[in-house]
Amino acid sequence: MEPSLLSQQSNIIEENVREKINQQFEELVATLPSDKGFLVPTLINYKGFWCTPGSVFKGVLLMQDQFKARSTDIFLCSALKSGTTWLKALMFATMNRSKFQLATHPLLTTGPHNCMPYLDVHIIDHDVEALPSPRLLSSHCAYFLLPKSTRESSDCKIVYICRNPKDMFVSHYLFAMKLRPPMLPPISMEEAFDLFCRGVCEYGPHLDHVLGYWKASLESPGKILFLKYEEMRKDPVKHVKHLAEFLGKPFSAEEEKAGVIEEIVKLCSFEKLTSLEVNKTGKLALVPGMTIGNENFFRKGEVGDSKNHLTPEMIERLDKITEEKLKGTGFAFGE
Ligand code: PAP
Repeated sequence: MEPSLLSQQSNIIEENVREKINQQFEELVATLPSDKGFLVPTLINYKGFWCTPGSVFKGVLLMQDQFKARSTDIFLCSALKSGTTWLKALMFATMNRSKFQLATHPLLTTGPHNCMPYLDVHIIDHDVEALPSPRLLSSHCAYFLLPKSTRESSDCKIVYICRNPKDMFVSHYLFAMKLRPPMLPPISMEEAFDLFCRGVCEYGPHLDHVLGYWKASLESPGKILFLKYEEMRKDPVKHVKHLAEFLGKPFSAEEEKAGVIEEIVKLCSFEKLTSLEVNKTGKLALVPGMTIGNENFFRKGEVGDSKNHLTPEMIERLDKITEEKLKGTGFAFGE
């Protein structure tokens, strides 16, 4: 197994709390509305958002009950398949740039997901309290499902990345098809697309997820930085510079002159990360007994690839749903 920079397994959550959450979990799973998932057979709808009814949902409950934000916390939030892996690498490299040399950088031997806890599930078996400040944490949760202390702390920061729904859907579906257990009945792209158009997908409805963070970023621009995958692909250097300023770690004039931003962008590029052995053969341990090969987090990394997978009718349908939903919000996806 590759080196993981995540904290060690721990019993920090007391047994009585675990029991309380387990009981809440069992009761809710049995009563919440459900529908089909792409990756797992069933999703449940918790307060309007779709969730896998296993570790993720248990982790979300635990996170809301137990997680205490620190003023120095930095959250990377995103819907699925919206650029999380890339942004994890960029944020980790930016925040830790004075600690590491490029030639021996941890990202050369550690997958981006193993550099930043995925709080939604890692809260179950990792000691997030033991992480030194500033903590870098990630979550796929809808804004209003983030821990209250994270939302209410005026100091802790959130960086959100979104991606246009067509590319996000295709990336999500193809990812799910690689990882969907073979004993489950197959789910066609048409069926998955229909579910997606109805808002049913892991951590969906996707448009509500995006708009939740968009609205929160308008209300608290100093707390939430809202990024678009497509815009970042066009000019990553400009965005990493802005990201560092937002995180309170601006690049100095000397660093800029020395090309440090360009170096970080290169280190985290799709081409560089996919060339590394760790991202070909390494694994991410999600929960005990469940790992995902790092290679699954990389496919093409292109903007607009959905047109190679969706029919014109599918594109028209999703464009129409998106247009309707965004009307009057002032928000538009990147192209
Ligand atoms: P996750 O939700 O499982 O963490 P996430 O990283 O958000 O996935 O999204 C994966 C997408 O980002 C993939 O897109 P694709 O299927 O359209 O190709 C993946 O290829 C892309 N991606 C991963 N790393 C990078 C990178 N360094 N630069 C640009 N895109 C990337």
